[in-house]
Amino acid sequence: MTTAHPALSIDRLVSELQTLAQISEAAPPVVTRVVFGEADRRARAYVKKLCADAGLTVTEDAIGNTFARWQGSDRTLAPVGTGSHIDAIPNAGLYDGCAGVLGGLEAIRVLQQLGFEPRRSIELVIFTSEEPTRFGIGCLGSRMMANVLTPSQALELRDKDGRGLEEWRAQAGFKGSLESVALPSGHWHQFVELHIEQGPLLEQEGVDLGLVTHIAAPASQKIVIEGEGGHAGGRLMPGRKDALAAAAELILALESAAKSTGAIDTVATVGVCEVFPGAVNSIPSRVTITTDVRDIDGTRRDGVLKALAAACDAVASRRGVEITTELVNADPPATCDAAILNKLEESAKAAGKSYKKMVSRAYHDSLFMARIAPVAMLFIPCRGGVSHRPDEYASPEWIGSGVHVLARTLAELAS
Ligand code: HGY
Ligand code: MN
Ligand code: MN
Repeated sequence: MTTAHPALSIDRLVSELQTLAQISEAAPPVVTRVVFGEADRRARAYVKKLCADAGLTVTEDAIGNTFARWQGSDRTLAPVGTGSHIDAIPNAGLYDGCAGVLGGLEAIRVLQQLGFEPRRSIELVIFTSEEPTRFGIGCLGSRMMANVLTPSQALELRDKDGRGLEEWRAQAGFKGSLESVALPSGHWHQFVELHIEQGPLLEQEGVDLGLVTHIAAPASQKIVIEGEGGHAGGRLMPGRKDALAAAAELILALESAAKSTGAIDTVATVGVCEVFPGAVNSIPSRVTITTDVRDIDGTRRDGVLKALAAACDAVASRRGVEITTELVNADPPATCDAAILNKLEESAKAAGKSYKKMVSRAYHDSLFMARIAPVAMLFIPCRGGVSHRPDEYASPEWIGSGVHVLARTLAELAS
């Protein structure tokens, strides 16, 4: 039994993480759990049962954001929130998001075992669709909770087969008006999210915990390049309008724009590239790419978007292709709350854990909770900085340190 704190049962938590990981659309060790799918529904049921077993009151909103509340003595006070997501992109690992949900539950169980009685309720949240899998936009649940994505905008979302949110949420058993998802500002007194770092710094520097000061600003676009198809052999090179060759120029232009801001915090990639008709001996006539550009400085990030727009114009005229861009999202970065960071720092010191202040290059639901409440994030190391892969790994010691400090901090905030 490895315990970071006598009341903390890390072995139970690790086993719960491993059980949750088995609930996947893919064979272990691969975790794939796309929102509203059958595996997502079973995973939600599993975690909700663990919350109910811990005596928490579990409710869900109209799109499946799930709230497990430990009722505080003063019902007039806004709760303290913690939590993350359990949906997973294809070919993912078992800690991204889940360490914050099950780790948040374990933090609550530790406090219960120690006889702590919260004055403010403590509410564990499972956010719906943090990953941009089903509808191409990340943080669907937290965006709607923060009213950053309105009900009418949400109704326009479509998956690759043209199915919309209404159909998917109804199939998953969620009902109620979409208007009821938005939370009023002040719904949370404060919000703290535990998450794996998804980068290499903490492990490299041998530091137990990361206290996140800023959460990077993500922007994504869908770009369609329309060229001219034709026979790969019969069509000579002069005058070709090869949509994939044009896309390749844009992908390299995006990479070079991100590298040339002079800041290490600017990152960009093209994660999806769909080629039509997709036959080896047919010149690509239409290509759809999606870009992902981030920076903790919104202006610098928007500079990369501008450079890409200029590249689109240049490639379109030089190659005679048509390029259309659709902005999926361009969110401002979030600054974490100093008061919560102080509590995290005090808790880390009291727990004898080393820590460092750092930025989050991944986005998280806290990016949108920051629109309606003071937030902070607590990172634990992940091996080799690997994430969004089946070999993603956080040791029981790392997880235990995170849960221990989260528990202390939640107790402070809820007192
Ligand atoms: O893409 C992200 O930053 C997050 O893991 N969804
Ligand atoms: Mn992720
Ligand atoms: Mn995540």
